[in-house]
Amino acid sequence: MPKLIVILGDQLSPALSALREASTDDVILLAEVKQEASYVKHHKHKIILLFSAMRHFADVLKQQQHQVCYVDYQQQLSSITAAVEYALKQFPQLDAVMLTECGEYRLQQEINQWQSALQLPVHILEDDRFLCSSAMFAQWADGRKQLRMEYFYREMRRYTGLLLDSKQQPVEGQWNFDKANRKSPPADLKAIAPLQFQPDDITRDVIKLVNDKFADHPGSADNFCYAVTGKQARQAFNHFVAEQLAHFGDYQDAMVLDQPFLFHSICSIYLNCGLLDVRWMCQKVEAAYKQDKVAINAAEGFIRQLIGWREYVRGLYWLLMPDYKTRNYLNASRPLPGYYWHGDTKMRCMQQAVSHTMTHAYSHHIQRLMITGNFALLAGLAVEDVTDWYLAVYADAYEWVELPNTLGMALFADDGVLASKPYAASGAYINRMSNYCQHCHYKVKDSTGQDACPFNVLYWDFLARNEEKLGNNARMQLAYKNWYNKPLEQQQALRDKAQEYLLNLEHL
Ligand code: DLZ
Ligand code: SF4
Repeated sequence: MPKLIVILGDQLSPALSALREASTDDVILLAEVKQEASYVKHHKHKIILLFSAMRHFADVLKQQQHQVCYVDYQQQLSSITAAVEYALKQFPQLDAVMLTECGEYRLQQEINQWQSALQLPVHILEDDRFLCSSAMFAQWADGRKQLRMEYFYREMRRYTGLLLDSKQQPVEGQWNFDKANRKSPPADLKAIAPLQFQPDDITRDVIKLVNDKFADHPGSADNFCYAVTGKQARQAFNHFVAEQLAHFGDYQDAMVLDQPFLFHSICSIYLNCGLLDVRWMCQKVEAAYKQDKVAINAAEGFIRQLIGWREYVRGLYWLLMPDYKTRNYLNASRPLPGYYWHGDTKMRCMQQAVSHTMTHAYSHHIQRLMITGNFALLAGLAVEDVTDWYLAVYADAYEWVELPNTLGMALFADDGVLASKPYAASGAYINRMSNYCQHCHYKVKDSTGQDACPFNVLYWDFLARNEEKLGNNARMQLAYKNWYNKPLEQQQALRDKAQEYLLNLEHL
């Protein structure tokens, strides 16, 4: 029974479950289509990355003697469904469709209609590139009052055996070295950049296409330098392990002016579209630790992101969709200010986070959580606008990973499913973790004066505004105590200043 095997743009893995079933009389479909390229206005780099990586991946499949049906964007097919119909017409001998389950609820719903619409058997296989299946996560979650990442993560350490000693206990006696990942950056801290790749002919063609068809999408196409093949992505990761990882441990949360990458691997960009394999990455990092090349806080800190956070947010997403996407616990509704798109703001921290994002389709996790995310939380920006923004502008963003991270972790819109308290922070946090405040128009030590740091002002107003919903949260007690301890006149001055800033949000 020859079949059509559909590979989506974020499934570019040679070991993909659907590809493991491929035989030479099957046809493999990859399709550049309008719906996937524009369901949000993806950053130009993200489209270049995926189209170029899809084209390179198709070439490798052809070299391996597979029959490939590649739909390029110029063919103007509207959706993956339209591309499947097109391929079945081109190859009438095919009498079944097979694919690996999709990463986004939206598209998976569409795929679920194929069997009845096409009148053909459609086989959907598990995506075992992830370590924890949806069923395994549901089993873990079943009956738990709270779904905390830390406990899930410990299970995953036991399940994978990573960084365990001979007695199945965590090496160096501790599961989590998070506290050793938060060093403030010294004044002379120099970044070690991730590996960059010059565009080849395929990528250059895609850059032309993107400049032509996606001119109104954010970002510029001209400085694209990401890996677009598995081989390049592995080179980039090996470079990270050899050169950057040792420093990444200490400075995971640090931010330095004009250093967009610091010691970050940026390999989520490659991992999330399938160019890297999570098991291989973890083994490399564990090996570097065992060979004494990196300390435990670096190795554990990195592995935690992959087998802890990443698997955990995916599990939550599939457990809680579609309801999860509608959550807005704090009734946040203010429109997104224009500087989320152009970065033109007097707030240096926001200017840095947004300009890195627009230039590279990347900013690191603390910029995403504690700058752009924190600001959106404090200012009460509309959840849907914020989540769409994150989905659009980051090259590693697919809804399974973006939505829990934004709606749950950054915006607390899920009422604490993901985080036990909002990640709300004033300018003091940003000042501790970066050198941005020294280069800012606003005064980080001021909360009510003319140029008071907006993060300070909005932080207190956020607490006051949401007292009913957050005042009883056990982990917010200290924050509220500090608020209640302020004299009434000071509380009023803060709230007045916040009103002024909120009314003038567009011009901060
Ligand atoms: C993000 C994206 C983009 C920009 N374009 C395509 C495309 O043209 N064809 C495709 O198969 N996939 C694309 N993707 C990735 C999909 O949106 C992704 O596979 C789903 O959202 C599921 O995670
Ligand atoms: Fe950001 Fe405030 Fe620091 Fe300026 S002073 S960089 S607005 S935290």
